[in-house]
Amino acid sequence: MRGDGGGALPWAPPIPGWRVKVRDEGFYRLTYADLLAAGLPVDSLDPQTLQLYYLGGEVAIEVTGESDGRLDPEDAVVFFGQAISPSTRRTTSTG
Ligand SMILES: [Ca+2]
Repeated sequence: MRGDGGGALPWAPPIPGWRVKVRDEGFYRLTYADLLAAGLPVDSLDPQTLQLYYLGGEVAIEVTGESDGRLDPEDAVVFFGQAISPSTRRTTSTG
């Protein structure tokens, strides 16, 4: 892949891939139950292969309990979520 930095090509998420909706900036924790509900193959998934992308760039994630290569009910994915368009946030005023 060329690193021209132009971003001319539309970025396509990896397959299989799942979308994580983030409304506000902050730390998020996806539990085993969350991933299961989202349709991820939690029983066959190697948590060490999980990757998270934001606008085409990889985001650092921490998967607790990933060292055994299995996603267990007590494991979770922790990441820092960024709001989609921080620049469009508004401060409401009741003045
Ligand atoms: Ca585990």
